[in-house]
Amino acid sequence: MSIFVTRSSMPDLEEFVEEIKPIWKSHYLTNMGPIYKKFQYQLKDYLSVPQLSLFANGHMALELAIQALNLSGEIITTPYTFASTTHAIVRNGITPVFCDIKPDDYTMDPEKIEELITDKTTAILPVHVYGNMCDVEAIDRIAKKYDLKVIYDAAHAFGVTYNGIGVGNFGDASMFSFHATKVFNTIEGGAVTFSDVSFRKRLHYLKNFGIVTEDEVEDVGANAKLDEFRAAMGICNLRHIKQEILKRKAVFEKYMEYFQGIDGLRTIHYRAGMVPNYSYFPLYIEPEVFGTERDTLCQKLNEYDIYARKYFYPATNEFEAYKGKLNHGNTPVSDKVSKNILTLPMFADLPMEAVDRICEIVISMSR
Ligand code: T4K
Repeated sequence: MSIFVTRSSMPDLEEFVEEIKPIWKSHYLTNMGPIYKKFQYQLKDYLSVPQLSLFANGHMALELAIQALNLSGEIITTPYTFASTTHAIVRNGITPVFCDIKPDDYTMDPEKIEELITDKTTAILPVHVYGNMCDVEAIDRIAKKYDLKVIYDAAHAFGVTYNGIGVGNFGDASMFSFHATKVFNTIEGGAVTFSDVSFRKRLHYLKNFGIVTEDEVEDVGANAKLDEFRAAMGICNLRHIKQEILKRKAVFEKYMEYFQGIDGLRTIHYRAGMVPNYSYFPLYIEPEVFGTERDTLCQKLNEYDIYARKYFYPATNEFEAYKGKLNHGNTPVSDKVSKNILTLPMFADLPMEAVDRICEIVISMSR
């Protein structure tokens, strides 16, 4: 059987059917209905955040959060991310300015931020990549010093805590993705968390065309509402999330047992004080030490019907779409990491025998 980088977690069919049954009575399918409201309430509680707004997907959540914060000019961000992060900035008519990442955890390097600030900079948009926490204290200090907003792309960081605080409490806003491939999914879906109550209304209108009342349209909004079926999926998956994360942890620990001490392989280092969600298992391959290049290793796994992924290659400042339009920036660490990283299969129901097989194949490729 093929093994992919991930496999969506799903509740029992009966559990989901039970959750969507009321829809056949109400005929209320979307537009912030009762299941949406129930889910939003439960999620706010689970993530321990003061405010939360649901969206049809993580990307629109981020795009509209940028709009809601009235950002303009330039935003300092990381190129070491999924297309969505950079696209969300560009689609708002704002220029992304690429900041390099740290070589040990691949999050934005705070020491490189200040030199990129200009009189056009309005915000910093870092990514808690692979669910690892950015240096939130340093980023906060810089933001305060230069009066900049901070939006975290927390697409990978569902349920992560840092010193007991939910990840969605840092910065002015954080975006979460509930895509099918994430630790927690609503099939497609996303959310923005924040603390400023005034932000709430704006986000609420923006996801529904900017409509305030039947007679009033205040904003140029989009359609980014989470429907009742996806909210029901969220309610079901939230019931099992603790167990799901524990199962991922067991997979993570098994990988670590195999790879620690293997020359030329580097595993992820979570920040001290955080409780991770084990969303991805990135393996950094130093070809000159390990003896095999990332692409060769990936190909070898494919031969065994195992499909690891090169998240994130190419880095977004290498995208064809941006050639000649955006400044690449000075990002040697991101350039290098994106060429040497492989994210191995990681999901709650990945059998331990499969992990054994993956590790044995990887190790067989060392010099
Ligand atoms: N910011 C960051 C940092 C992100 O990583 C993402 C999304 C976003 C923002 C935007 O959030 P969303 O708007 O997506 O909510 C996948 C996901 O589509 C994307 O959500 C995710 N990041 C990105 C890292 O990965 P692909 O194109 O690599 O997915 P795909 O279709 O190749 O799927 C990978 C594997 O997952 C498949 O081989 C099998 C498994 N799978 C896939 C699907 C679609 C399932 O088991 N079930 C499924 O339904 O982008």
